Amino acid sequence: MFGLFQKFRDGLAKTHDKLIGEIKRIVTRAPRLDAESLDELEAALIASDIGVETTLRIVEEVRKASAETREVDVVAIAQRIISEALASQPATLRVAAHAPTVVVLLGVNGTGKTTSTAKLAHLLKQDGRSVLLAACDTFRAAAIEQLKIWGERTGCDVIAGQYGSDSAAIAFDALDAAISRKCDYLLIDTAGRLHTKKNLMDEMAKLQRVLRKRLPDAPHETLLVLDASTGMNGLNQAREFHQTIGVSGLIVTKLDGTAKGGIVVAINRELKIPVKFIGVGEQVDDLQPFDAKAFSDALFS
Ligand SMILES: Nc1nc2c(ncn2[C@@H]2O[C@H](COP(=O)(O)OP(=O)(O)O)[C@@H](O)[C@H]2O)c(=O)[nH]1
Ligand SMILES: [Mg+2]
Repeated sequence: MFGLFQKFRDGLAKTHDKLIGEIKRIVTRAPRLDAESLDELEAALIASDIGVETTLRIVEEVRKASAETREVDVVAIAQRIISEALASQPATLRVAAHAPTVVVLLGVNGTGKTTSTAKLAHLLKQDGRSVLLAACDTFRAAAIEQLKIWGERTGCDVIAGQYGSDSAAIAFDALDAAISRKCDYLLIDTAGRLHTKKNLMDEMAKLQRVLRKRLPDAPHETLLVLDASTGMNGLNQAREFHQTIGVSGLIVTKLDGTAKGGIVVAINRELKIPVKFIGVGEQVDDLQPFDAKAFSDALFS
């Protein structure tokens, strides 16, 4: 358990260092927070991408506290508000009433869909579940091979077709196979880049329709994979995907490489989509179930 938290913390180190560094700088200079310091605090929080709503709440609480006491614990206030903001949404993976649980991973190119599919398979396998993978990125060169390599490493079979073939048809076949093999989970990796954005949205919508023909309550999870380092751009992507196809949860990747980890808070608050997993590295065990308390502790402790 300690090891898990350590990884969580290491993955968020950049965001933590920047945020804490800024707060310390402001508080050390003027322990009695004046209007100017509060403005600076607001700017520092905005820069960490936690979003306007949460930033304003923190600044307001700090303002109130500093009217009452001389030395305000800004970090503790920020930690509490962020933890509360994140805890309002369930982070666990939804499970189908009857197996298989079907999970679609989608998102734009390069965000970490294929890697996250493999990491999620690894997590589920460690939990003793049987997992089948579907290689539905038939668009990008080497995408199928990439997933097959991950399939071998994680001990999961991969259902694949030809490049350029209809991804929805592969998803349908894979679902068929998952049902007949009585797999616990079917994880579907999809393409990020198509000729146009509309094309991508249409393809995702078709994939969902086709799955529902075979299993009416599928997919049980539609997880949008977002690269944390894209910051507010990621928020816009999430909004667009959510409006067009509906997203049940998020996987936020590459938190290890960015100081923009606050984006997790902004997306969660503004779109009300729960973050279910975070990616904190390139290895197969670098996917962590999201935990609001551990996340805010890692940011501020
Ligand atoms: N540092 C880091 N790299 C990641 C993470 N997730 C994915 N990557 C890397 O991002 C690159 C793109 O990943 P890929 O899964 O192929 O993206 P896709 O195009 O969405 O399928 C690869 O080099 C991955 O190793 C993460 O959490 N941390
Ligand atoms: Mg991919």
